[in-house]
Amino acid sequence: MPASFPYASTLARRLGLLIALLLIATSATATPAKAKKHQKNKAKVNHHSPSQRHAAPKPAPSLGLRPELQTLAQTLAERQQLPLPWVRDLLGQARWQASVVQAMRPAPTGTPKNWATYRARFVEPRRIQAGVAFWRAHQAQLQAAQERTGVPMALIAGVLGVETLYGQQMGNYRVLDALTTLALDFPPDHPRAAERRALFESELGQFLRLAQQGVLDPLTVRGSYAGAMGLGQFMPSSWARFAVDGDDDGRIDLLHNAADAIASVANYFVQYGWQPGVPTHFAVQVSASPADLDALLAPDILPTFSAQRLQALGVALPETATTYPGKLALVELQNGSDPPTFVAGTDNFYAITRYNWSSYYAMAVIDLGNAVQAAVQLTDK
Ligand SMILES: [Ca+2]
Repeated sequence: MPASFPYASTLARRLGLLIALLLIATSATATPAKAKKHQKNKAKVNHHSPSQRHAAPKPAPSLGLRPELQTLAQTLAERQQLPLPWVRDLLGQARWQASVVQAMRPAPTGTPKNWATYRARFVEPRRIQAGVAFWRAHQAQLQAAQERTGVPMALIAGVLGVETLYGQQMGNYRVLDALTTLALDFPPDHPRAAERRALFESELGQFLRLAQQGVLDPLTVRGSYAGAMGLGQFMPSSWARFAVDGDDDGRIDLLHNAADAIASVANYFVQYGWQPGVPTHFAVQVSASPADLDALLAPDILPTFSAQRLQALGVALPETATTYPGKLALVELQNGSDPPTFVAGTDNFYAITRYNWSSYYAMAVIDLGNAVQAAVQLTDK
């Protein structure tokens, strides 16, 4: 858990106010803190909590005095058709989080990607073991989701493992604080700052709407620095669009209810075009010319090429893939200074990247889920 929030004492509250005033005075010229490697993966948020990064955590300042907050409250109340005084009151209780802003800064350029290292972070004994325990505890719900949607149990288990270590690391930031901070102060030096700030403003609106519907308690819900919540780390907009009631108890609770989380992850993939029975990818060997390789990698993860076309351009497919009827994407996973790993991704691979826009993420989810399933089957024998 992170540093306790500054409600504990009047002294802390006064300190917060003081810092808020100081911040208002200096915000125009504030310089970023020391460059810290951008955490691309949501699951790592938990290693990033203020309590771990600073020896003596300072109370987060209140945002209540910022004039922009009033404008923001008005915008969101109108857009989501919420009572303005209620929105104002809630946003007034948000606390500014420096580490949330910091975490959004772009990664330093030139950092080589390394699939082997990335994979090893997630496909490792502790996470597999936690996955086996989760699988055993929720096998019926995983099975039911697979039967209803065609999304494999292993894939759902892989997502929940990579996202939150099966609910053990769901994030330490109050979602209200994270989203309000980013809606006001998304780092302006980010290449897509305006677009991203607008996105977090929209997510904050959706979060308030969920709160108003009584789905969650806006003052206590915690999540990642980006405002992702629960076992599957759903953003508020995803909660609103894709969350389903997995155990038919009339409520959707992605924070505490594994059945709801499992069914909602499966539904997410269904909504992004999951095709039952279709594999996610094929391992391939590439001996394409540099020019052909450029052409093959240009569409990135979007399935574009037929199996025949890939073969013609120097991509060796396994036997099972040569008759694959759909389109494929050639996906390159870099391994630092070692040769890259290549896979041919299907539409289902693409669907996984809608959960988190990264082929590294998609492969880690697939590999972890398969490792968990294999471990379950091994111990079943
Ligand atoms: Ca439920």
